[in-house]
Amino acid sequence: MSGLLRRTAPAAPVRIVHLGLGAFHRSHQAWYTQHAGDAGEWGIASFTGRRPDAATVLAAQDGLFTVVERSDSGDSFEVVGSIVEAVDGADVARFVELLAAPSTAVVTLTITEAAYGLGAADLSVLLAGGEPTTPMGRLVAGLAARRASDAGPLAVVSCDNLSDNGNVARNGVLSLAREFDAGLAAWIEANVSFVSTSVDRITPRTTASDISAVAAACGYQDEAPVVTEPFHNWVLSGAFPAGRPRWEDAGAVFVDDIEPYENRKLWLLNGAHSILAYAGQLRGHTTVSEALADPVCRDAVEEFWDEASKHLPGEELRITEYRAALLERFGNSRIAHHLAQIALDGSTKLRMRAIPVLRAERADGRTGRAAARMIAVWSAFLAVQPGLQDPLSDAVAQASLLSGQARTAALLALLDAELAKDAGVVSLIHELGEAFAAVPAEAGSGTAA
Ligand code: CS2
Repeated sequence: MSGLLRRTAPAAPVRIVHLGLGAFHRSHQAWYTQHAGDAGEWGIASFTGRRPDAATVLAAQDGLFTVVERSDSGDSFEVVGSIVEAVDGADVARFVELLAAPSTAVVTLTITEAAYGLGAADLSVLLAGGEPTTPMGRLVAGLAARRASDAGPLAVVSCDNLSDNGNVARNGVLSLAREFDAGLAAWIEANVSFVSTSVDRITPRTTASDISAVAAACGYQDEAPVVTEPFHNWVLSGAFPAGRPRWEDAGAVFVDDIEPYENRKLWLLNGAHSILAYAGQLRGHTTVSEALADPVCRDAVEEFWDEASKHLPGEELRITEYRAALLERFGNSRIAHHLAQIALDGSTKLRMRAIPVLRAERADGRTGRAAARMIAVWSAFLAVQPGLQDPLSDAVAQASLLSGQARTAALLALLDAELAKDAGVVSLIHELGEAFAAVPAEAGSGTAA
């Protein structure tokens, strides 16, 4: 084994600043930027979230890392160099400095669905002139500096799995900015474009064996490779007032109306993931591909897809092909995508993944059984793992003190207060949870060994 990853050619100048340096950012936005025709003009300065670790490891190899594309038939390896600066998120001074630079044109975000609503915690910090700790707080501080230096407009691009994520980002930024400085809020409204995107590339956390596999296959030591599926998708909608890389060269699609694409991804892919995460773990499975091989889990997914598809009109969505591709992607057993990772932050995820389908079904006079089952298996899973990470963990704990339908109603209220008042929905979810728990585990042919 010889060799370290080191940059031999000059790095591109920083024109993109990213918040949330994790595996998905590297396999997706960094990969797309590398494959843009004008990649040489677009470097990314990427900041970590809560911990500095990813930045420390990446900075030691000049920001370079290997993308391992793992399909059923084998691996392919590529060194990605678009991240030209990897920075500890706590280095707010550097973040603010880059946002104040006219050369910075785009800010991308992968801060998790839950983080968009947490900015208020930073209001007092901002007012006191301190260093914010939340992504929204840091973004507002950066935009204030940009306004002060008269560096011009820019685009903020949300890459989290939220419907209408551009607007969610806008609301998160503006609600904090309005409290902090009304003049800044007005400047943001006039100068910052919030782009909505639908992002897709299944990217589990990197493991120690991934690191050894890269060393063995490539002959250099990469402490931060990222393993991902060959599939990748990026749909974007919105303006880039200071320019952007030619991401379309790498397959990104720019549309006027993003909602149908967002719904397709959030419901069919992410919704199925959440069903598999809870139902699968309840039945003893560990990964997505194992859970999918269990007919009980697979049927729950297919039934949900049938329901959701009724609300995904339009030939261009190619639902039949999309579903077939998902079965193949989920079945890729060489990607060990852990259900435990997908199960986190359930209340935020299910609001996006189950509720819209449940509501749409009921509006059409049907029960929304398959969407209701997603909530039922979440609730059943919380009964066995009450301490599961969730932004509403206190309220989940409160609900767990109750039992029977009262508990179901309290949990449903965390997703949708109005639906929780509907006794019919509550009892449907409750019964589906009990029915699911009653299916013997041996019925699953793919049960984990
Ligand atoms: C998953 C997503 O963890 C989760 O909630 O559903 O991370 C999913 O793997 C990605 O959205 C795929 O693009």
